[in-house]
Amino acid sequence: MSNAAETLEGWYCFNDFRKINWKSWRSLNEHQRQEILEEIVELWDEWTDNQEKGKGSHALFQIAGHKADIMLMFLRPTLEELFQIELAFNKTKFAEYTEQSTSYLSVVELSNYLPKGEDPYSKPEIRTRLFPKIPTTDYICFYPMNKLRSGSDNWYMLSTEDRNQMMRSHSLIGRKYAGKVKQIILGSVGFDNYEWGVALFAEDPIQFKKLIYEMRFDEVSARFGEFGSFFVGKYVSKQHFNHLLRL
Ligand code: 76R
Repeated sequence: MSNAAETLEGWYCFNDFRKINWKSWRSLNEHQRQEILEEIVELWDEWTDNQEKGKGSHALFQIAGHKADIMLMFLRPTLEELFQIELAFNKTKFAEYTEQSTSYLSVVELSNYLPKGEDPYSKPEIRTRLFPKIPTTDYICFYPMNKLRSGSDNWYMLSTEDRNQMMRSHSLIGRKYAGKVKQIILGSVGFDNYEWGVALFAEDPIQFKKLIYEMRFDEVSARFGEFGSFFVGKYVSKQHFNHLLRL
């Protein structure tokens, strides 16, 4: 038996993917559309209020392709708050013009492949990673992933030393992208269909490809990485949201 990796947990995370029903949205008149958007802006103001108090974070992204039109991303201290957010959104008039094409539930996670020390939760640099503000950089790349459990390639049967060594190599590649790519690692064992959600943020989307490609050659991704669907999106501010839905 190998020892379980120790993990630190931060805020809960909900990624809500929606398709917009453009046909029915178009069937409304300008005044009706405006009224519907005002209701969303009110909700958005509540989210902003919450974020300013340091009690969570949120962001909306325009998603490319058939998988979704938008993705809402929320971080909150409790799962209960995430349930309430989803419910409140579903009760808006705007929700009638959307369909939830997929979703992802997780919790911000740091795994302890890091040097041991005093209580990690008390360190400011750890706290900003467990309770992050979602970056407002232009682009996001979100995808879920597993670590393989198959025959001789079973991550969970490896010794702690082997896992430590591979994760060290992983983080060395990651650090080369410091300043270009920010990441939030989301643990989703027991919460969703994959073991992690990876959220990468960058001003230049080509950095996603470069980073992920480089990691594919690294042992931990090459041998053990198993990936779900990739979602690439563009950050949309509250002001820009109206623009996105204007006809
Ligand atoms: O050095 C540190 O402070 C943290 C080290 C680190 C850990 C523990 C780290 C660094 N990661 C860690 C854990 Mn990561 N990461 C991914 C992907 O596409 C792929 O091949 C994999 C998806 C990317 C792109 C990425 C980027 N990382 C993890 C875990 C949990 C593993 C576990 O617990 O078993 C996963 C699933 C995962 C996946 N990683 C970094 C990056 C980057 C850019 C860094 C450097 C971050 C920094 O220095 O700020």
